[in-house]
Amino acid sequence: MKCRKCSAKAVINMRQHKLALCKSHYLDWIPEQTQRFIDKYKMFTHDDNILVAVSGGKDSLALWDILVRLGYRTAGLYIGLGIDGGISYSDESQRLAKKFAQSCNLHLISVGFPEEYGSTIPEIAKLTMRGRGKPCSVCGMSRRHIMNRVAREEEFDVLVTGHNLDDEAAVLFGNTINWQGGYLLRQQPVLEANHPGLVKKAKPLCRFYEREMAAYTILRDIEYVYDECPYSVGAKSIYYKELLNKLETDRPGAKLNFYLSFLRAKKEGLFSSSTDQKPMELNTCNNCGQPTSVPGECAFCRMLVSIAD
Ligand code: Q46
Ligand code: ZN
Ligand code: ZN
Repeated sequence: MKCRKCSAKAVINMRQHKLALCKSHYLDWIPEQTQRFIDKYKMFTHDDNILVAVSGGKDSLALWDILVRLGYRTAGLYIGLGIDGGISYSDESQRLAKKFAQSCNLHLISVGFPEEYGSTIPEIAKLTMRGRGKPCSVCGMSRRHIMNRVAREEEFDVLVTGHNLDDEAAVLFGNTINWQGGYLLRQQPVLEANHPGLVKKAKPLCRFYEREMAAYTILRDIEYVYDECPYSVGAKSIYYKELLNKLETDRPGAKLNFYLSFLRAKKEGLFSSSTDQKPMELNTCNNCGQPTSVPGECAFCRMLVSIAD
């Protein structure tokens, strides 16, 4: 297969776009498209300070690399969760995030859960759930809290994450089959800072397939943590991704169409006449000043109190 732009050997064929590209044109195409999405969804400008949440995985490192190539002012945020895998999953993730930052001379802020809060995420989860279930809900809530806290404290204008189309389509699928109206309302490429203490959030890679990000990272020679978090085994999101991949195999572009049609339907007022699907009212946590859905203290502060008891 040949590159559509120069007839050199293509390294990737994107069936949904009917577009095959060589290495050089692909590595130009990805940042061009990212810039288009940043502008289209009004994510941020070159005047903004951008905090990139980096996990050491391919998507977040690719995102950081792309934003640097596009000339944005960025710093990275790595959150150490204290999760063990074959070799320690967290140690390896941190090593690769640090390696990338050093090789590009970028500033990486590291927050270690065990160092800052005295326990790893699995330990905290055990205490709060009395040993039942996976630590994922504690992990997700804690990461969101810390990302917002650091972005506020360090006065960043926007926090960006490396969610790709496969992630977004899987979340959308899960929320749709359960008709989770509140979550569907909030799922979008940009979340504005619509409450004091809340930082604007954006997902610049939300229209790229996971395989496109993997190809970009490999072609850019970026070393990333290949293993998934050990707790992701059996996750519903992975099952949804597999289902959507089957659909995509038969109907190239189905995943992208699913996500983009959802965004379009929302823009055209899918939820606007619904009286019981108003965006969630937020309160301010009495302890940390971060937004919380319930009055009083936020879930993160309540969790810290419960494990200290
Ligand atoms: S939530 Fe769960 Fe992930 Fe946290 S514990 Fe691992 S799998 S990292 S996206
Ligand atoms: Zn080419
Ligand atoms: Zn709080």
